[in-house]
Amino acid sequence: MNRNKIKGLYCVIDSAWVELSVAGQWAEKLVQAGVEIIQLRAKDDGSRAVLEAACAVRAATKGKALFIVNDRLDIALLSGADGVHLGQDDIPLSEARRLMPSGIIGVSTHNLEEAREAESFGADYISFGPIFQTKTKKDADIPKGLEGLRALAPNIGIPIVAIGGITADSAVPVLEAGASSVAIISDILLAEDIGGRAAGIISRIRTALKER
Ligand code: 3NM
Repeated sequence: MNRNKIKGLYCVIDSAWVELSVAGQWAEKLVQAGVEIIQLRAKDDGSRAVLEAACAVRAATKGKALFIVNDRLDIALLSGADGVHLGQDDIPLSEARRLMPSGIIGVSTHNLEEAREAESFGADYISFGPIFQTKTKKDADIPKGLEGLRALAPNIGIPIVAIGGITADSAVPVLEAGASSVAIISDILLAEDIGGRAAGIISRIRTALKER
């Protein structure tokens, strides 16, 4: 199973910050920087453009990094992605599993109840957030803080991907609070050198893990 690959930096290419037409090039830069999990998130774009971008990201990540598509099971299947990430209002996990029996399915959660439910329905990982204030998701919940993550983590047996306002400086403390992985959008995508930013975060995470 691919579950144990959900660790370290999880980078989300979000069309709120990046033109879909360059998503493939950005994925290449991130892969070169050592990113091993890449998600494509495109909330407000036409399906054709999202599919093209997904195929470009798949080409850039094939054999090098996991590729997960946000929300769109159809796009995940058509682009040959490794998995799909589902929100609470998306297609239910049990239905998605029928079409993606062996792919990775992640579910967005914001409290213990949602997290336990996703685990019991067979999610491969959950996301949990927002940990901090975020400028990327307009309708984000109230921030859970490191305390919220610390309280949740012992109750969940699948990888937790923490999300929301995480930066190069907070990535390691978030992992230390119980997350397997940190999902980062704006702190990487808005950097002048996205590859350099991602590589710096990966190196800080590796150093911290070695010191444990
Ligand atoms: N989901 P940034 S917070 C996509 O709480 C998303 O489920 C969240 O972006 C949740 O790294 C979030 O720029 C946005 O803060 C994360």
